[in-house]
Amino acid sequence: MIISRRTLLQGTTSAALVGSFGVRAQSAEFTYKYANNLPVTHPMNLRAKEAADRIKQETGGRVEIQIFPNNQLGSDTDMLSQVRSGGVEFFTLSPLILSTLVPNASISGIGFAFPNYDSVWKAMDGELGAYVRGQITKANLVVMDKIWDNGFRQTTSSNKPIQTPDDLKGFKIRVPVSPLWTSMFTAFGSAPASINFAEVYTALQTKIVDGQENPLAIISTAKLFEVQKFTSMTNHMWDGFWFLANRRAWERLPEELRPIVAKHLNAAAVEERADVAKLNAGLKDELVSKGMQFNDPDPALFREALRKAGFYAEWKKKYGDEAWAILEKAVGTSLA
Ligand code: X2X
Repeated sequence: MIISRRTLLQGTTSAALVGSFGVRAQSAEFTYKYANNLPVTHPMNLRAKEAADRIKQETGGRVEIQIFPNNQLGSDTDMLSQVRSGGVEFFTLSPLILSTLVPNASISGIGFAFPNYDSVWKAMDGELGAYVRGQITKANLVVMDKIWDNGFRQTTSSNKPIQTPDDLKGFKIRVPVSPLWTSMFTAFGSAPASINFAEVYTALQTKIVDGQENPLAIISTAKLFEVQKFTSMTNHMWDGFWFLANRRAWERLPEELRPIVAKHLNAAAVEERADVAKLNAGLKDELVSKGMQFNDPDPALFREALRKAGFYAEWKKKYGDEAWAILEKAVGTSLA
């Protein structure tokens, strides 16, 4: 009996995913790993897979990018070490978590800075993004020009909706590993716990924390609705993913191949932004059908609470006047 590899893989979902993510090419001259923290069904992985296919094709098979989604190679903290050492060649990371290495990288995540996506992309494809990429380059990592979207973050909870800043007082909330996140929820009077995304589902399930915050696309694809009851549309910050490369690995690529790789990764980022925006717009109904309850708090109240707590003044001082001026110019308003 002759069984093709394809037939063999059709049996289970996980096997099928191995078929499309992470198969090793025999012939590629450069086989590079791209690691990330998101489920395979998230647009970031879907678009990265398309980019990898296009890169392979346009380089005549010389460059093969294997994708390791879903924290297969470790937590964000682990993967950041790996991309620095060269253990993985590519990695996507939130600017806020990257700030553990590049302090001012988190500036794009300041609470309630961006009113909408238009202002986000103008800033991140413009002066603010260029400033941050300059900082990242100084830390000896390579970064692609286009940042990928994570989205505007919403707050979920297993025990109560968050409707006013008071509801955040004493709230046990998971935050990603980043001083800005801890500082923001401390300013609200919450009890934030720094936990890598790899551990979030379990932390919610076992009630180590009562809530977390993420865009709807993640609440859906990572199935957080299974362990959370309420989604409060706090829209408290925008978050993205910088596409990072290990510098030595990047420079090992012949000069004529680098622009091909960069072109397809950047194009995929732009396509992924559209996917996430579309997803987030339609996901409320789906999450309601899974049993989640939604509410729409007034963002002005939260922003005012942060201002009163001295949050903006503190971070202005940390980032410095130059960086803060670039942020304020980008968002068109005075924040501190
Ligand atoms: O860790 C998170 O919550 C996530 C997936 O949104 C980030 O990568 C920042």
